[in-house]
Amino acid sequence: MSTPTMTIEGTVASAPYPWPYTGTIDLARTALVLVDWQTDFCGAGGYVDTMGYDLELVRAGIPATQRLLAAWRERGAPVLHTREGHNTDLSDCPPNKLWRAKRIGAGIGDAGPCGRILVRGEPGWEIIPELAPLPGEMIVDKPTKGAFGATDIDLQLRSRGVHSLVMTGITTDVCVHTIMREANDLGYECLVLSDCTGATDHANHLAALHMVTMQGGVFGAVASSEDLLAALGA
Ligand code: C5J
Repeated sequence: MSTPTMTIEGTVASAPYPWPYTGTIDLARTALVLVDWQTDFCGAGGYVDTMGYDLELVRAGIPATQRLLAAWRERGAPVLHTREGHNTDLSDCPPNKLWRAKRIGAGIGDAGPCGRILVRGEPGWEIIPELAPLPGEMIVDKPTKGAFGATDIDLQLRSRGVHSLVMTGITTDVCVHTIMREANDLGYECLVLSDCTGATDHANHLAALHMVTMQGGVFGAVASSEDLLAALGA
């Protein structure tokens, strides 16, 4: 079996520009980011389900993300998982976030079919088995939609020399977008994958992807996982 190439002189067929801007994909320095693939966001009885949204929309990206994750792991390229959740005493949950969630019947910290909603350590907070982290992969716990504000993620990525991020996860318009915007502002070269993401509203998913393509790639670029795998020769 041949060893997969880690440095590819070439780009992904992406919009609005061929990604990455350098013309070279350096997999050792490109992290695959798996945003909040938790039961609370895509499993029966979790937070999103309790709010009454369509789980099919948020689960749509699971198979493509599994394929991509396997390719990343095969190459030993960096993988980063994020989890949204709060301390058991909710001391890291702002009162307005608590109030809003309770108002639509999915109170953070309230008991549900998957344990206390969005609380660390509860079954609903766990990453789904299909995309569960392996030992050695980065995991960042965040009480926020973004991931750079209240965590050491930037330090973890820069310590490994990571300069580019491939974004998968849920939800496209909330946590994926917030993290991509933060990372872009910090100088990371970001690619979001249309078939490895999903939102609670399909129009919002499409709009979130479209936003990325404005202004010449205001937050980075958009591609499908097939186009990325083709660029990797996978
Ligand atoms: C939300 C997330 N939608 N992971 N969180 O509240 O996007």
